[in-house]
Amino acid sequence: MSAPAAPADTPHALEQASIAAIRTLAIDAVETANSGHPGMPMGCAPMAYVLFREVLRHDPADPSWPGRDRFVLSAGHGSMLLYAALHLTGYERPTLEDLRAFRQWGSVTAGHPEAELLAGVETTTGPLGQGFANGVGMALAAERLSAELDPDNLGIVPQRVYAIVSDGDLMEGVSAEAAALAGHLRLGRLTYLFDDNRITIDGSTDKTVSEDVLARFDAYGWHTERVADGNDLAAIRSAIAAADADPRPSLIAVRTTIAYGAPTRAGTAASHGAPLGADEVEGTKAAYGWDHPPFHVPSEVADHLDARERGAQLRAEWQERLRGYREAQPELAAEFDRRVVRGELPDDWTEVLPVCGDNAATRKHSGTVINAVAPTLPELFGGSADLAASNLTDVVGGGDFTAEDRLGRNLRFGIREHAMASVANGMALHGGLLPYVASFLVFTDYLRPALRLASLLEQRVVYVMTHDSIGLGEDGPTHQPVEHLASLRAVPGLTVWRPADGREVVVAWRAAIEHQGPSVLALTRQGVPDLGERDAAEISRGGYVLHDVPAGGDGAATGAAAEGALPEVVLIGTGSEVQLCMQAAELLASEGVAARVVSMPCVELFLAQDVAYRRSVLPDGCRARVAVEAAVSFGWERIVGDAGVVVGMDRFGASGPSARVLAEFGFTVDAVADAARQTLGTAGS
Ligand SMILES: Cc1ncc(C[n+]2csc(CCOP(=O)(O)OP(=O)(O)O)c2C)c(N)n1
Ligand SMILES: [Mg+2]
Repeated sequence: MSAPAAPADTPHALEQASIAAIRTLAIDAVETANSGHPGMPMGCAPMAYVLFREVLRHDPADPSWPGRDRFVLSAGHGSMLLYAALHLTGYERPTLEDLRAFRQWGSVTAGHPEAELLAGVETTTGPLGQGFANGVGMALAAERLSAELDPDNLGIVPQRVYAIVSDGDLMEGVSAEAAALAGHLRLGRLTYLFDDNRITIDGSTDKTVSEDVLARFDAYGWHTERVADGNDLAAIRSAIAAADADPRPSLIAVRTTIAYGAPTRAGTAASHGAPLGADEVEGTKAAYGWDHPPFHVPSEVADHLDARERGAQLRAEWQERLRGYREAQPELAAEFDRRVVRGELPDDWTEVLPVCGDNAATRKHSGTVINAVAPTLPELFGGSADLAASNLTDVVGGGDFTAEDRLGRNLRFGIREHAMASVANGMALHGGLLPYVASFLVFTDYLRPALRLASLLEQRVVYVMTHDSIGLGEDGPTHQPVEHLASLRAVPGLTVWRPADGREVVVAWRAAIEHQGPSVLALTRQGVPDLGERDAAEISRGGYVLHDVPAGGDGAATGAAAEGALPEVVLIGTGSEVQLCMQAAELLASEGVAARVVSMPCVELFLAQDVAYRRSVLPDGCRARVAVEAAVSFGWERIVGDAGVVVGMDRFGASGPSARVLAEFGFTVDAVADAARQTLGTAGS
């Protein structure tokens, strides 16, 4: 590996001017926007200088080459630090114009860094703690891919993940979960710099923090270092070198001053999230010895920070290693190209999908799918938050991924749902892996911030969430999700599946694997019957006719059926309630009522179909509609319309055997048939 560029030949004044350039670009952009966070970039500029100029293996000319190190700005409010670093080291964007447009509509320099907007931003940050855990996921991915695809350690996958994390990042629980996991798994590729400025929005951290943060990280199994003065470049360099050499993950607490150099605001919370103002800016620039106009970058500074030559060399070295690797390991290299470079699934992978035609819990079918596809999709990598035996997520016989065995197939996240999901985002962002995570559906609440970011980032993460309703029974209302399906369906870009039987589980898994975004699979604990053979393409439309009024057959007595099989009433179910709809349709048929049954495993996908298809499933001419789902009714009014009825439960559940609980809350064939009769009355009137 190449050593950091020797700094000895750099005049002190040039170093200081370069750091001042980072600081003043942040100041000027925030002043121009009249909005933003100047304090953090001003305090952290020396760290950014060392990282981006000397340490990070990155190439501004090719921000996404797979062998690059990853940098995460976990304290996303300090976005101008990252934008200034990317600009000054020679990335095509952000340009100076982009920096002038900081925080403006349509700009790539958004308020917080957004990975989808700007190359060089490895993950979207802002919700504190997420970036910390994302970086752990990136290091985990690098570790796994290295073991899988580069067993001779030729340096094909990224060597390290660097991050700048703040007081807020380290106070958030998700970072503690992720740190504990990283320490336990000995993810030694992590070098995190802690902006130890002892200031948050409400003032000094004396008000809120009493623990010795580094002692806490020591206890997690991290290597820790202290840098007493955040302006001491030599100390920063040697702490990073020690961290990089240590086999454990590393945290370096760098004692900084927020808004360093500002005459009255340095060291105060006032500089966290507001422009400094003209007078303070003038005083600050004087303190830096900076007498340039706003957004000016002296040419010697631009030359000094330009990382393109160094980057090109690093990338050329990597490409050289890659050439050797391709010769030495052609099969692994083909896999590397498919998974990491092209990010594609293998051709014909769907051929290994099983047929799940038996009566069983949908969680069980999910386990069958995972195990059927696992050998063909080695990128499918994940596990559960200590519920593998309930979620049925283990790749049987695959072994565990541990500090000692990087080839183990199953990841044990521990009871750390939030970190699990955030780590999965990091793995997905890294590339080369298709992460899946698991817990009880009710505990999506414990991972929601990361799930939301997966959706914002359009990252492919599969959430295997079992025990999906009151049908789980005895564990009671703390474990019985009721509002979760509705609230998950409200997340933009998230696909929520609630399959009714094994055949729908197979389609849901396939869709989740192919979808460039997150998917939730809500699965039953209790057994459900197989609903019979049908077309997978129909299921994949999210809602389809499962059982229809026989044209000119039994339903002819109703008259409606005779006119082209238009049903009198449509019963719409999801998951374990589809069987109730089927039985209710039979009951209604015996009364001469022609009922259609629609299975709707994925409401969002159904609503995304064209209007002609949607009408073919839910005919305009039939306003009598019943939706049945053992969950809150919220949202189903979109489907059933004003004449429809929702068989749901707008309250918490209760403990008891599954069948009794379902019956007590009205999830019975009779209740569904009653609802149908009711809506027939309303719709007909
Ligand atoms: C999860 C979350 N909660 C709250 C916030 C709002 N917020 C932004 S920065 C911050 C704390 C600032 O302190 P620190 O992280 O030390 O950053 P510094 O002020 O030192 O730059 C808070 C509460 C957030 N971004 N994310
Ligand atoms: Mg702080």
